[in-house]
Amino acid sequence: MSNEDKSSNKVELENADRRKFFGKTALLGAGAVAAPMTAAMFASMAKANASEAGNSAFVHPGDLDEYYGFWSGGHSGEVRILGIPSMRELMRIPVFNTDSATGWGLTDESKRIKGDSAHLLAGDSHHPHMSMTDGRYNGKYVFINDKANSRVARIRCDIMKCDKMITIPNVQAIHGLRVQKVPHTKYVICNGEFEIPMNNDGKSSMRDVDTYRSLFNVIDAETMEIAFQVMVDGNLDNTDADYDGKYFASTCYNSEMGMNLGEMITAERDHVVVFSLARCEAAVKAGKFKTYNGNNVPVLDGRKGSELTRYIPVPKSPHGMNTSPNGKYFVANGKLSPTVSVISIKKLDALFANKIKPRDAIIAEPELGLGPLHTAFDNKGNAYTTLFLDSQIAKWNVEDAIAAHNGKKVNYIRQKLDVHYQPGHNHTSAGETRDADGKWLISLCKFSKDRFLPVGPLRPENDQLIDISGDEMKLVHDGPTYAEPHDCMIVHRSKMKPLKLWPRNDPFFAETIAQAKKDGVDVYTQSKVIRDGKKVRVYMTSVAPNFGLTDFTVKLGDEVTVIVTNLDQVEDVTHGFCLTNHGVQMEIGPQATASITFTADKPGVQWYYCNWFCHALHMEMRGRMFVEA
Ligand code: CUK
Ligand code: CUA
Repeated sequence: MSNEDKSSNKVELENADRRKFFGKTALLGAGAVAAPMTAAMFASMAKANASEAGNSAFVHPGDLDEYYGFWSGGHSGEVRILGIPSMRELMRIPVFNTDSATGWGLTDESKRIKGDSAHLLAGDSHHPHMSMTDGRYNGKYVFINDKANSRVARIRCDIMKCDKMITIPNVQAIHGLRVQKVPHTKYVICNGEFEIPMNNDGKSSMRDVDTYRSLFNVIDAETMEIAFQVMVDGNLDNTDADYDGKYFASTCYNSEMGMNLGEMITAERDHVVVFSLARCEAAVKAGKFKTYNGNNVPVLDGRKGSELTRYIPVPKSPHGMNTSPNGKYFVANGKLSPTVSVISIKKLDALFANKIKPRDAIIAEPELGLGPLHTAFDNKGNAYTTLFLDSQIAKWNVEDAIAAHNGKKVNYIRQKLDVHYQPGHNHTSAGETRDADGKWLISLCKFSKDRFLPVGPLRPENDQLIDISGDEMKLVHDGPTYAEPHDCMIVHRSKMKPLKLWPRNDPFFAETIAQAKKDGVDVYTQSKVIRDGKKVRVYMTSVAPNFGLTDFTVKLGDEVTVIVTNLDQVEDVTHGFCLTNHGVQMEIGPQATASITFTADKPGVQWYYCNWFCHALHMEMRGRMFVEA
């Protein structure tokens, strides 16, 4: 028996065991199970196989995962990091939400980063995607959209914190988001989903649907400012980029411009919009744009007939848009059609030169099952499409689908695997890059139903890990998740270089340190109270288990800013600053400076304490704020 055979055997036993437990009849690979296994037998077998298997999902205590997975937290507004294949949750990165552990949304630093939307406490994150160089992850940034408040944020992967956030003007609901893959991520691309009047000032044309538009948005990845927007016909849903640095493509599900469900699904065909990057950049340079709503963001006209875009009709309300890692195809997922549409990227030059018709760019339209939403790829020419209504993943071969489209009698479907239940996105290891390695597939299921202990009316989602290294997909892990991962991306750990300590004077808190310098305070050596009218700035160092100040004094009604610098040089020694009864708390990582501002509106003694367990004398790490009435 080869290692791979043993691994497969283990997985089949695990599947069979679980299905039996839940009394399911649909037994995949039942022939492999001779007799019921006891838990102890299974555990010892799983362990033995895990140590020998080539692609085992079992990560022993103390062992490290091979991949980082970045998960969107959906309407929790955050981003999460999971280890793959263990599926252990390693970290949460608050982005559009507010977080009392780290003080995200409460600290001065996070409010500055959130900028014009600092007052918003909620968000809906969907699509986390990492910056790339030559079509490969470069470990630098992860970008994420906020559908709820039309924002895009960036996470710095050295510190794993959000360091930039912008609100996109002229649009509502930023949905699909990806990055330019080649030659590098100069641009982040994202779709404005909900169509609105171009000048949305409430004065005119609010009810005249003909004036509604949806925009494609191109953001400079370094400055996080909008480079330009492109007006389209219909609305936009998901998007992706090619591997040549030439084209972006977006799905449109409401070409009708309907304002209610019935109106939105009347047309048999909607479309994919393809954008020519070179033509768009040239148009911006030539000044061929307009501006709206009193801002100066260039808006290009990419509606039907424009030289900037091409519209490729595809069946009914397409959803996901995925580029194959060999750079040959854009795949639009049919949603209301049981098909996906394969667009030849090579043919787009001819399409833009008007040498072929839009539908000529479609070179396959395989029928896969009900409700295809998103497609992922391995490195062997196979694609994996989620079937929302069928609760399955369809594995199909792209070249065979093309052959079938050309009239050849071939079966392009390789396998259908039950998932639990109703999958949305799926994602393969490095599958949106040239490094696609065909090892793991995540199915992000919208319902978990009977898969976990019941926890009240609200249930977790279920992110399932599937081994795709062999000929057959094997389900190996159920991963309950909190509302609601839409998408994830999987990057090999060799690409990542997270820091262990904060760099002194890091840009994340540079403004805070600049203020300290103006106040004549060296945050790395001094603890000091500076009064500036009704404003009081309290600088203190922290070294476990001491704050630099065991007390400080302010007057009732003062606006107090507490600035704490963690001087500990020891990895993993984070301190906190929490002021009782004031809603004030924050994280201060080793060598970091963090600040938080509040009003001293309660007289008398107010204790503050360290709320990250940092030392045997952590409980004693506290001090008093005296508030004089
Ligand atoms: S969307 Cu949620 S399942 Cu926002 Cu990418 Cu498709
Ligand atoms: Cu410092 Cu607990």
